[in-house]
Amino acid sequence: MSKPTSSHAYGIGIIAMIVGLAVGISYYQLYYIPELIAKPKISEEILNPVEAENVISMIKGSASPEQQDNFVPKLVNIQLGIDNRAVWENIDETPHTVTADAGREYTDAYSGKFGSVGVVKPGERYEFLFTQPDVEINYHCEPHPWMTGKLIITKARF
Ligand SMILES: [Cu+2]
Repeated sequence: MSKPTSSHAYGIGIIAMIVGLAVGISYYQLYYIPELIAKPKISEEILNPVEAENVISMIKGSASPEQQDNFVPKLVNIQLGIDNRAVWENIDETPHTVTADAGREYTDAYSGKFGSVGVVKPGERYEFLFTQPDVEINYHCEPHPWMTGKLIITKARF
């Protein structure tokens, strides 16, 4: 004796499972993954801060450990929507980097990983748009570790 009913139900069960799996995978690929990859929505005020640039200079003589000033200003308080576009300009005669301290790497949800890729040559600049509050960054120059700076990013205090 065969068992047509149960094997039929079994077949339908398998098909239903395959269809369900296919729908699940399509949803994951079409909606879930793009949602993960998509950049977060950042307000226009933060994308276009009041101040065009918040300039930090790498001043002349920074390559010397005897010189006290290198990143000027050394401590920068950044307010989102006000001065959150930080620009490091190298006005020295030596290439420098803007590098997060070891173990303190920072990634902004909108701008990505913080830090210059390679060196910032004399006359060049490195720019980073901060979009998230409550962040503290300690950074330095890779070839000249005595060059250090700190950033504190907060919401605008109106
Ligand atoms: Cu340097």
